[in-house]
Amino acid sequence: MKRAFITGIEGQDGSYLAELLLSKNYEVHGIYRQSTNGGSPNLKPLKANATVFEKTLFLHPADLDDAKSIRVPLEKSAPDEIYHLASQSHVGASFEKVEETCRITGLGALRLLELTRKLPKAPRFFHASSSEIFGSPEQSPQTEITPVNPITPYGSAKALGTQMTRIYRKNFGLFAVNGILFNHESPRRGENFVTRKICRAVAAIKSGRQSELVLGDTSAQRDWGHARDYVRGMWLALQHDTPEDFVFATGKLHRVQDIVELAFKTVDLDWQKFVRQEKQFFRPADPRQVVGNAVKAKQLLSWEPEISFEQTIAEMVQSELNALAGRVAN
Ligand code: NDP
Ligand code: GDR
Repeated sequence: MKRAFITGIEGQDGSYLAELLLSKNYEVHGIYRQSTNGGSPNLKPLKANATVFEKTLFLHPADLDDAKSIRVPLEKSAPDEIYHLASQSHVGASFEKVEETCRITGLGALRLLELTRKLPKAPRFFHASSSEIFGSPEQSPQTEITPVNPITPYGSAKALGTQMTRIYRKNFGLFAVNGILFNHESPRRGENFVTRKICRAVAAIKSGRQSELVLGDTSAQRDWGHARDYVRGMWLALQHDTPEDFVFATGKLHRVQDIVELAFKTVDLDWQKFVRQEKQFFRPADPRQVVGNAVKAKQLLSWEPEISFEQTIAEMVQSELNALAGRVAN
Protein backbone atom coordinates (compact mmCIF):
# COMPACT_ATOMS: atom_id res chain seq x y z
CA MET A 1 0.00 0.00 0.00
CA LYS A 2 1.41 3.40 -1.01
CA ARG A 3 1.22 6.30 1.46
CA ALA A 4 0.47 9.87 0.43
CA PHE A 5 0.78 13.12 2.39
CA ILE A 6 -1.48 16.00 1.30
CA THR A 7 -1.20 19.59 2.51
CA GLY A 8 -4.41 21.56 2.02
CA ILE A 9 -6.48 18.37 2.18
CA GLU A 10 -9.61 20.27 3.21
CA GLY A 11 -9.45 22.54 0.17
CA GLN A 12 -11.13 21.96 -3.19
CA ASP A 13 -8.29 19.97 -4.77
CA GLY A 14 -7.14 18.28 -1.56
CA SER A 15 -10.53 16.68 -1.01
CA TYR A 16 -10.85 15.37 -4.59
CA LEU A 17 -7.26 14.14 -4.51
CA ALA A 18 -7.85 12.32 -1.20
CA GLU A 19 -10.86 10.56 -2.78
CA LEU A 20 -8.85 9.63 -5.87
CA LEU A 21 -5.92 8.22 -3.88
CA LEU A 22 -8.19 6.28 -1.49
CA SER A 23 -9.89 4.73 -4.52
CA LYS A 24 -6.41 3.61 -5.62
CA ASN A 25 -5.83 1.96 -2.21
CA TYR A 26 -3.42 4.55 -0.86
CA GLU A 27 -3.13 5.31 2.83
CA VAL A 28 -3.73 9.06 2.91
CA HIS A 29 -2.39 11.52 5.50
CA GLY A 30 -3.44 15.15 5.39
CA ILE A 31 -2.72 18.27 7.36
CA TYR A 32 -5.34 20.85 8.27
CA ARG A 33 -5.12 24.16 10.11
CA GLN A 34 -6.58 23.71 13.57
CA SER A 35 -7.69 27.35 13.62
CA THR A 36 -10.04 26.74 10.69
CA ASN A 37 -10.90 23.07 11.34
CA GLY A 38 -14.53 22.28 10.66
CA GLY A 39 -14.87 25.28 8.38
CA SER A 40 -14.67 23.21 5.22
CA PRO A 41 -17.44 20.78 4.28
CA ASN A 42 -15.29 19.09 1.62
CA LEU A 43 -14.06 16.18 3.74
CA LYS A 44 -17.30 15.58 5.63
CA PRO A 45 -18.33 12.49 3.61
CA LEU A 46 -14.91 10.87 4.12
CA LYS A 47 -14.86 11.76 7.82
CA ALA A 48 -18.29 10.20 8.23
CA ASN A 49 -17.19 6.98 6.53
CA ALA A 50 -16.16 4.64 9.35
CA THR A 51 -14.41 2.23 6.99
CA VAL A 52 -12.12 5.05 5.83
CA PHE A 53 -11.65 7.64 8.57
CA GLU A 54 -8.71 6.77 10.79
CA LYS A 55 -8.37 3.46 8.93
CA THR A 56 -6.88 4.64 5.64
CA LEU A 57 -7.40 8.40 6.00
CA PHE A 58 -5.59 10.24 8.80
CA LEU A 59 -5.76 13.97 9.52
CA HIS A 60 -3.14 15.91 11.47
CA PRO A 61 -3.26 19.52 12.71
CA ALA A 62 -0.36 21.58 11.33
CA ASP A 63 0.36 25.00 9.92
CA LEU A 64 2.65 25.79 6.99
CA ASP A 65 3.77 28.83 8.92
CA ASP A 66 5.31 26.52 11.52
CA ALA A 67 7.77 23.95 10.12
CA LYS A 68 7.89 22.09 13.45
CA SER A 69 4.16 21.36 13.33
CA ILE A 70 4.58 19.65 9.95
CA ARG A 71 7.74 17.68 10.74
CA VAL A 72 6.13 15.26 13.21
CA PRO A 73 3.19 14.07 11.05
CA LEU A 74 5.47 14.01 8.00
CA GLU A 75 8.08 11.82 9.68
CA LYS A 76 5.48 9.56 11.29
CA SER A 77 3.54 8.96 8.11
CA ALA A 78 6.71 8.33 6.05
CA PRO A 79 4.93 8.94 2.74
CA ASP A 80 5.89 7.70 -0.71
CA GLU A 81 4.34 10.80 -2.28
CA ILE A 82 3.77 14.38 -1.07
CA TYR A 83 1.17 16.61 -2.70
CA HIS A 84 1.75 20.19 -1.60
CA LEU A 85 -1.55 22.01 -2.17
CA ALA A 86 -1.91 24.25 0.89
CA SER A 87 -1.76 27.92 0.06
CA GLN A 88 -3.29 31.35 0.52
CA SER A 89 -4.88 30.78 -2.85
CA HIS A 90 -6.93 33.95 -3.49
CA VAL A 91 -5.19 36.28 -5.94
CA GLY A 92 -7.35 39.31 -5.10
CA ALA A 93 -6.73 38.84 -1.36
CA SER A 94 -2.99 38.64 -1.98
CA PHE A 95 -2.96 42.41 -2.65
CA GLU A 96 -4.27 42.97 0.90
CA LYS A 97 -2.22 40.20 2.54
CA VAL A 98 1.07 40.52 0.70
CA GLU A 99 3.39 39.34 3.44
CA GLU A 100 1.12 36.51 4.62
CA THR A 101 0.76 35.26 1.04
CA CYS A 102 4.53 35.26 0.53
CA ARG A 103 5.06 33.43 3.84
CA ILE A 104 2.41 30.74 3.36
CA THR A 105 2.36 30.28 -0.40
CA GLY A 106 6.03 30.97 -1.16
CA LEU A 107 8.08 30.18 1.95
CA GLY A 108 5.64 27.40 2.90
CA ALA A 109 6.66 25.47 -0.22
CA LEU A 110 10.34 25.98 0.58
CA ARG A 111 9.85 24.79 4.18
CA LEU A 112 8.18 21.61 2.97
CA LEU A 113 10.88 20.95 0.35
CA GLU A 114 13.54 21.30 3.04
CA LEU A 115 11.69 18.91 5.38
CA THR A 116 11.24 16.47 2.50
CA ARG A 117 14.94 16.53 1.60
CA LYS A 118 15.85 15.57 5.16
CA LEU A 119 13.57 12.54 5.37
CA PRO A 120 15.45 9.20 5.53
CA LYS A 121 13.85 8.11 2.24
CA ALA A 122 12.83 11.15 0.21
CA PRO A 123 9.31 10.83 -1.19
CA ARG A 124 8.17 12.13 -4.58
CA PHE A 125 7.02 15.75 -4.28
CA PHE A 126 4.26 17.58 -6.20
CA HIS A 127 4.04 21.38 -5.98
CA ALA A 128 0.77 23.03 -7.02
CA SER A 129 2.15 25.83 -9.15
CA SER A 130 -0.07 28.24 -11.04
CA SER A 131 -0.57 30.01 -14.36
CA GLU A 132 -0.25 33.18 -12.24
CA ILE A 133 3.55 32.76 -12.43
CA PHE A 134 3.37 33.93 -16.06
CA GLY A 135 1.65 37.28 -15.31
CA SER A 136 0.29 38.72 -18.57
CA PRO A 137 2.51 36.73 -20.92
CA GLU A 138 3.66 37.84 -24.34
CA GLN A 139 3.34 34.31 -25.74
CA SER A 140 0.05 32.47 -25.91
CA PRO A 141 -0.68 29.70 -25.16
CA GLN A 142 1.79 29.14 -22.30
CA THR A 143 3.94 26.04 -21.86
CA GLU A 144 6.40 24.74 -19.27
CA ILE A 145 9.12 27.00 -20.75
CA THR A 146 7.19 30.26 -20.95
CA PRO A 147 9.12 32.95 -19.01
CA VAL A 148 8.09 33.45 -15.40
CA ASN A 149 7.01 37.07 -14.93
CA PRO A 150 4.30 37.40 -12.24
CA ILE A 151 2.32 40.61 -11.76
CA THR A 152 0.48 39.78 -8.51
CA PRO A 153 1.77 39.06 -4.97
CA TYR A 154 0.22 35.58 -5.18
CA GLY A 155 1.89 34.95 -8.55
CA SER A 156 5.25 36.03 -7.10
CA ALA A 157 4.85 33.71 -4.12
CA LYS A 158 4.00 30.80 -6.43
CA ALA A 159 6.99 31.69 -8.62
CA LEU A 160 9.24 31.29 -5.56
CA GLY A 161 7.75 27.87 -4.77
CA THR A 162 8.03 26.86 -8.43
CA GLN A 163 11.66 27.85 -8.76
CA MET A 164 12.58 26.25 -5.42
CA THR A 165 10.94 23.02 -6.58
CA ARG A 166 13.18 23.14 -9.67
CA ILE A 167 16.25 23.94 -7.56
CA TYR A 168 15.61 21.05 -5.16
CA ARG A 169 15.12 18.75 -8.15
CA LYS A 170 18.36 19.80 -9.88
CA ASN A 171 20.62 20.30 -6.87
CA PHE A 172 19.38 17.84 -4.27
CA GLY A 173 18.13 15.09 -6.59
CA LEU A 174 14.56 15.20 -5.27
CA PHE A 175 11.82 13.76 -7.47
CA ALA A 176 10.12 17.15 -7.31
CA VAL A 177 7.64 18.37 -9.91
CA ASN A 178 5.56 21.45 -10.59
CA GLY A 179 2.06 21.07 -11.92
CA ILE A 180 1.49 24.46 -13.54
CA LEU A 181 -2.24 24.55 -12.97
CA PHE A 182 -4.62 26.82 -14.84
CA ASN A 183 -7.97 27.70 -13.22
CA HIS A 184 -10.09 24.72 -12.23
CA GLU A 185 -13.45 24.76 -10.56
CA SER A 186 -16.13 22.56 -9.00
CA PRO A 187 -18.96 22.70 -6.47
CA ARG A 188 -16.19 22.59 -3.82
CA ARG A 189 -14.59 25.83 -4.99
CA GLY A 190 -14.14 28.48 -2.29
CA GLU A 191 -17.07 30.89 -2.17
CA ASN A 192 -15.05 33.99 -3.04
CA PHE A 193 -13.78 32.71 -6.40
CA VAL A 194 -15.71 34.04 -9.35
CA THR A 195 -17.30 30.80 -10.67
CA ARG A 196 -18.68 29.78 -7.27
CA LYS A 197 -19.72 33.34 -6.46
CA ILE A 198 -21.76 33.51 -9.67
CA CYS A 199 -23.31 30.04 -9.32
CA ARG A 200 -24.27 30.64 -5.67
CA ALA A 201 -25.83 33.97 -6.54
CA VAL A 202 -27.79 32.50 -9.45
CA ALA A 203 -29.33 29.83 -7.20
CA ALA A 204 -30.05 32.38 -4.45
CA ILE A 205 -31.66 34.82 -6.93
CA LYS A 206 -33.73 32.02 -8.46
CA SER A 207 -35.07 31.09 -5.03
CA GLY A 208 -35.80 34.71 -4.12
CA ARG A 209 -33.09 34.98 -1.42
CA GLN A 210 -30.86 37.47 -3.23
CA SER A 211 -31.68 40.36 -5.54
CA GLU A 212 -28.41 41.19 -7.31
CA LEU A 213 -24.93 39.98 -8.14
CA VAL A 214 -22.05 42.46 -7.87
CA LEU A 215 -18.88 41.55 -9.75
CA GLY A 216 -15.56 43.06 -10.76
CA ASP A 217 -14.24 42.94 -14.31
CA THR A 218 -16.59 40.68 -16.28
CA SER A 219 -14.46 41.02 -19.44
CA ALA A 220 -11.61 39.13 -17.68
CA GLN A 221 -10.76 35.85 -19.37
CA ARG A 222 -9.42 32.59 -17.98
CA ASP A 223 -8.73 28.98 -19.05
CA TRP A 224 -11.23 27.16 -16.80
CA GLY A 225 -11.30 23.38 -16.28
CA HIS A 226 -12.75 20.99 -13.69
CA ALA A 227 -10.87 20.14 -10.46
CA ARG A 228 -11.45 16.38 -10.83
CA ASP A 229 -9.44 16.40 -14.09
CA TYR A 230 -6.59 18.39 -12.50
CA VAL A 231 -6.12 16.14 -9.44
CA ARG A 232 -5.86 13.19 -11.84
CA GLY A 233 -3.06 15.10 -13.53
CA MET A 234 -1.29 15.63 -10.20
CA TRP A 235 -1.29 11.90 -9.52
CA LEU A 236 -0.12 11.07 -13.07
CA ALA A 237 2.75 13.58 -12.76
CA LEU A 238 4.12 11.66 -9.76
CA GLN A 239 3.78 8.28 -11.50
CA HIS A 240 5.95 9.36 -14.47
CA ASP A 241 9.45 7.82 -14.82
CA THR A 242 11.28 11.14 -14.50
CA PRO A 243 10.54 14.34 -12.55
CA GLU A 244 9.20 16.94 -15.00
CA ASP A 245 7.08 20.06 -14.82
CA PHE A 246 3.70 19.87 -16.53
CA VAL A 247 1.12 22.44 -17.63
CA PHE A 248 -2.45 21.33 -16.90
CA ALA A 249 -4.96 23.40 -18.86
CA THR A 250 -7.86 23.13 -21.32
CA GLY A 251 -6.39 25.48 -23.95
CA LYS A 252 -9.72 27.38 -24.14
CA LEU A 253 -10.38 30.94 -23.01
CA HIS A 254 -13.73 32.12 -21.67
CA ARG A 255 -14.87 35.43 -20.18
CA VAL A 256 -16.37 35.93 -16.72
CA GLN A 257 -19.32 37.26 -18.72
CA ASP A 258 -19.70 33.82 -20.38
CA ILE A 259 -20.11 32.23 -16.94
CA VAL A 260 -22.72 34.84 -16.02
CA GLU A 261 -24.76 34.19 -19.16
CA LEU A 262 -24.45 30.40 -18.93
CA ALA A 263 -25.36 30.23 -15.24
CA PHE A 264 -28.41 32.53 -15.51
CA LYS A 265 -29.57 30.66 -18.62
CA THR A 266 -29.50 27.38 -16.66
CA VAL A 267 -32.27 28.74 -14.41
CA ASP A 268 -34.14 30.67 -17.14
CA LEU A 269 -33.37 34.14 -15.80
CA ASP A 270 -32.25 37.27 -17.68
CA TRP A 271 -28.82 38.17 -16.25
CA GLN A 272 -29.19 41.82 -17.26
CA LYS A 273 -31.81 42.34 -14.56
CA PHE A 274 -29.46 41.24 -11.75
CA VAL A 275 -25.76 41.82 -12.53
CA ARG A 276 -23.71 44.97 -12.03
CA GLN A 277 -19.99 45.71 -11.75
CA GLU A 278 -18.33 47.59 -8.88
CA LYS A 279 -14.81 48.95 -8.53
CA GLN A 280 -14.16 47.19 -5.20
CA PHE A 281 -13.98 43.84 -7.01
CA PHE A 282 -11.54 45.05 -9.68
CA ARG A 283 -7.90 44.20 -8.97
CA PRO A 284 -4.88 46.51 -9.15
CA ALA A 285 -3.43 44.06 -11.69
CA ASP A 286 -5.17 41.17 -13.42
CA PRO A 287 -3.36 38.83 -15.86
CA ARG A 288 -4.47 38.85 -19.51
CA GLN A 289 -4.29 36.14 -22.18
CA VAL A 290 -3.62 33.34 -19.69
CA VAL A 291 -4.29 30.14 -21.60
CA GLY A 292 -2.34 26.90 -21.37
CA ASN A 293 -0.92 24.38 -23.81
CA ALA A 294 -1.03 20.96 -22.10
CA VAL A 295 0.48 19.00 -25.00
CA LYS A 296 3.37 17.73 -22.84
CA ALA A 297 0.94 16.25 -20.29
CA LYS A 298 -1.01 14.71 -23.17
CA GLN A 299 2.08 13.15 -24.75
CA LEU A 300 3.88 11.93 -21.61
CA LEU A 301 1.01 11.29 -19.20
CA SER A 302 -1.91 10.65 -21.59
CA TRP A 303 -3.69 13.42 -19.64
CA GLU A 304 -6.53 15.34 -21.19
CA PRO A 305 -9.36 17.28 -19.56
CA GLU A 306 -12.61 15.29 -19.76
CA ILE A 307 -15.16 17.69 -18.25
CA SER A 308 -16.14 20.72 -20.33
CA PHE A 309 -16.57 24.32 -19.21
CA GLU A 310 -20.34 24.07 -19.84
CA GLN A 311 -20.64 20.84 -17.81
CA THR A 312 -18.66 22.39 -14.96
CA ILE A 313 -20.88 25.47 -14.69
CA ALA A 314 -24.06 23.37 -15.00
CA GLU A 315 -22.84 21.07 -12.20
CA MET A 316 -21.98 24.04 -10.00
CA VAL A 317 -25.36 25.74 -10.46
CA GLN A 318 -27.18 22.45 -9.80
CA SER A 319 -25.13 21.86 -6.67
CA GLU A 320 -26.11 25.30 -5.32
CA LEU A 321 -29.80 24.67 -6.13
CA ASN A 322 -29.57 21.29 -4.33
CA ALA A 323 -27.90 22.90 -1.32
CA LEU A 324 -30.68 25.49 -1.07
CA ALA A 325 -33.28 22.73 -1.37
CA GLY A 326 -31.54 21.00 1.55
CA ARG A 327 -30.23 18.10 -0.46
CA VAL A 328 -26.66 16.87 -0.16
CA ALA A 329 -24.58 18.32 -2.99
CA ASN A 330 -21.19 17.57 -4.54
P1 NDP B 1 -8.10 26.00 -1.65
O1 NDP B 1 -7.99 27.44 -1.28
O2 NDP B 1 -9.45 25.40 -1.82
O3 NDP B 1 -7.30 25.12 -0.57
C1 NDP B 1 -6.14 25.56 0.03
C2 NDP B 1 -5.98 24.84 1.35
O4 NDP B 1 -4.76 25.30 1.97
C3 NDP B 1 -7.11 25.10 2.34
O5 NDP B 1 -7.55 23.87 2.85
C4 NDP B 1 -6.43 25.92 3.43
O6 NDP B 1 -6.94 25.66 4.71
C5 NDP B 1 -5.01 25.43 3.35
N1 NDP B 1 -4.10 26.37 4.00
C6 NDP B 1 -4.03 27.71 3.81
N2 NDP B 1 -3.10 28.24 4.60
C7 NDP B 1 -2.54 27.22 5.31
C8 NDP B 1 -1.53 27.14 6.29
N3 NDP B 1 -0.89 28.23 6.73
N4 NDP B 1 -1.22 25.92 6.81
C9 NDP B 1 -1.88 24.83 6.40
N5 NDP B 1 -2.86 24.83 5.47
C10 NDP B 1 -3.19 26.02 4.93
O7 NDP B 1 -7.24 25.83 -2.97
P2 NDP B 1 -7.46 24.80 -4.20
O8 NDP B 1 -7.78 23.48 -3.66
O9 NDP B 1 -8.34 25.45 -5.21
O10 NDP B 1 -6.00 24.80 -4.85
C11 NDP B 1 -5.01 23.87 -4.40
C12 NDP B 1 -3.63 24.45 -4.70
O11 NDP B 1 -3.49 24.67 -6.10
C13 NDP B 1 -3.35 25.80 -4.03
O12 NDP B 1 -1.97 25.83 -3.71
C14 NDP B 1 -3.63 26.81 -5.12
O13 NDP B 1 -2.88 27.99 -4.92
C15 NDP B 1 -3.15 26.04 -6.33
N6 NDP B 1 -3.81 26.40 -7.59
C16 NDP B 1 -5.17 26.30 -7.68
C17 NDP B 1 -5.80 26.58 -8.87
C18 NDP B 1 -7.28 26.52 -8.99
O14 NDP B 1 -7.81 27.00 -10.01
N7 NDP B 1 -8.01 25.94 -8.05
C19 NDP B 1 -5.03 26.92 -10.09
C20 NDP B 1 -3.59 27.02 -9.85
C21 NDP B 1 -3.02 26.74 -8.65
P3 NDP B 1 -7.86 26.68 5.51
O15 NDP B 1 -9.25 26.16 5.32
O16 NDP B 1 -7.35 26.53 6.90
O17 NDP B 1 -7.65 28.05 4.95
P1 GDR C 1 -8.04 33.73 -10.22
O1 GDR C 1 -9.53 33.26 -9.87
O2 GDR C 1 -7.73 35.08 -9.71
O3 GDR C 1 -7.82 33.49 -11.68
O4 GDR C 1 -7.18 32.70 -9.36
P2 GDR C 1 -10.83 34.10 -9.47
O5 GDR C 1 -11.98 33.19 -9.62
O6 GDR C 1 -10.67 34.78 -8.15
O7 GDR C 1 -10.87 35.26 -10.58
C1 GDR C 1 -10.98 34.96 -11.96
C2 GDR C 1 -11.21 36.25 -12.75
O8 GDR C 1 -12.49 36.76 -12.44
C3 GDR C 1 -12.38 38.16 -12.23
N1 GDR C 1 -13.50 38.63 -11.40
C4 GDR C 1 -13.74 38.29 -10.13
N2 GDR C 1 -13.06 37.45 -9.30
C5 GDR C 1 -13.56 37.27 -8.05
N3 GDR C 1 -12.95 36.40 -7.22
N4 GDR C 1 -14.67 37.92 -7.62
C6 GDR C 1 -15.38 38.80 -8.42
O9 GDR C 1 -16.37 39.38 -8.01
C7 GDR C 1 -14.87 38.97 -9.74
N5 GDR C 1 -15.30 39.70 -10.80
C8 GDR C 1 -14.46 39.48 -11.80
C9 GDR C 1 -11.01 38.31 -11.57
O10 GDR C 1 -10.57 39.66 -11.62
C10 GDR C 1 -10.21 37.35 -12.41
O11 GDR C 1 -9.82 37.98 -13.61
C11 GDR C 1 -7.47 31.31 -9.35
C12 GDR C 1 -7.03 30.76 -7.98
O12 GDR C 1 -7.49 29.43 -7.86
C13 GDR C 1 -5.52 30.78 -7.84
O13 GDR C 1 -5.15 30.07 -6.65
C14 GDR C 1 -4.91 30.08 -9.07
O14 GDR C 1 -3.52 30.03 -8.99
C15 GDR C 1 -5.35 30.76 -10.35
O15 GDR C 1 -6.78 30.67 -10.41
C16 GDR C 1 -4.79 30.09 -11.59
